[in-house]
Amino acid sequence: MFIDKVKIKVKGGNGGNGAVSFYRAKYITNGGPDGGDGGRGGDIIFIADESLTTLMDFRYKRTFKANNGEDGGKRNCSGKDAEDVYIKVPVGTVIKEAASNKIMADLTGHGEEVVLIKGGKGGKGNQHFATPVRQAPRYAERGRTSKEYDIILELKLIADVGIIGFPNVGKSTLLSMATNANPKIANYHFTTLAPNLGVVRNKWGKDFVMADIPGLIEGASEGIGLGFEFLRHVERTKAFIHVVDAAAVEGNDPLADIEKINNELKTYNPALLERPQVIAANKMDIPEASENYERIKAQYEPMGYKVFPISAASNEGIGEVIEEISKILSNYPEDIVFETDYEEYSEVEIDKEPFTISMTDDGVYVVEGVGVEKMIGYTSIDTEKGFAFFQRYLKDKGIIEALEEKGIREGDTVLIYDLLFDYYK
Ligand SMILES: Nc1nc2c(ncn2[C@@H]2O[C@H](COP(=O)(O)OP(=O)(O)OP(=O)(O)O)[C@@H](O)[C@H]2O)c(=O)[nH]1
Ligand SMILES: [Mg+2]
Repeated sequence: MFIDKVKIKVKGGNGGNGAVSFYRAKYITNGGPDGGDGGRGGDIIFIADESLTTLMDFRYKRTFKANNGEDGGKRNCSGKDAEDVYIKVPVGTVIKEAASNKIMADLTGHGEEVVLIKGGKGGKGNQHFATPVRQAPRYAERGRTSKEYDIILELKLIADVGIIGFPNVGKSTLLSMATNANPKIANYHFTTLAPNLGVVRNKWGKDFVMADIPGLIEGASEGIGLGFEFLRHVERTKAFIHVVDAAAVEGNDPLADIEKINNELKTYNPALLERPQVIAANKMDIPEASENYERIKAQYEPMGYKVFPISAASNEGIGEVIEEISKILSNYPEDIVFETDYEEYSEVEIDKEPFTISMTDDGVYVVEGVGVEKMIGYTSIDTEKGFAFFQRYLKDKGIIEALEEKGIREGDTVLIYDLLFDYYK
């Protein structure tokens, strides 16, 4: 089954917490801090793999989570880093954030990788926070939180040329003659149910990849039939071969057919119509085709389209089409890659300096932490301005919030190192 669009959930691992611990041994009573650091949380990494051709595997597994880093331990023991999670996707997969629909990444080459979510950093253990004044810090950093996203994976095939046209006009026949591909060919509509790729061994220039885009009918761009789903695969193609049944085997007017298909392209994405397009008037082995071929030429050549008479089934005229396409492609050497328009998917910054709040027997709230300690040293709390600055610091660092969580009320006393004050909002 060909699946080219899925929605999944991905979550990076959080960092492990730093530990609070003190060296303990016989005969040593006041050992120094030896709390180890937390380990790093696992990344979520996408990697393009040419052995995959569809997003089918994601039908069964829709959530990918990296593990959290281990917490730090005693005796300077660092917590283990978590392993990264690698997710394989087919070459040509575009990753979008579901909520904003912004492109997070586009993986266009085999082996290409992107770290979509970074794991959270581990927190530092209390051994890092000892200062000459505070030799026994009772605080350690918490690990940083990683991120979680709902994302959409969309496969947009990597093909240089798209073969478009109504059902049953001979698209797959052309692909089978011009390339190594071996698609099913039959005299009914929607014989081809998923895009096929083939490589053209090009004697006029570089080899290139051609895709047979099935299912295009009138109204495809509004979601009629499967065609709409497949239009995403022509978004990277640099040129089109528009196959039309010049023999009008089914009684349609070939001129109207061309216009209808081009309208679908335009409705889906107007830029598609700007791309070079050659018309292959097919089934020229049938006598009725000649007249229509002349009509197509008369109508479309003045508009700048080149029209080639071919008989895909008997392999006639195909060389001329390939030669022309080869010329066109030599002007477009670069692959079409979608620009990433999403930047903020690195880890969350909650770089809160660690602190602790404890309470003395007589109900004084004691705040300790390496940041507040420094703050006290640097700020002249005696001045009104200095005190306001200090208050803002307490608020920004989440200390006020933490005090309130502990149940502080207006008028209660707070001790921060040598600073003793009453709490008022
Ligand atoms: N007479 C004649 N018949 C052709 C030619 N090319 C294709 N056909 C026939 O047209 C029918 C449809 O061909 P396909 O290649 O399957 O057409 P398609 O455009 O891929 O069709 P879908 O996959 O249904 O969209 C088959 O019976 C082919 O044998 C041709 O040049 N001349
Ligand atoms: Mg087909």
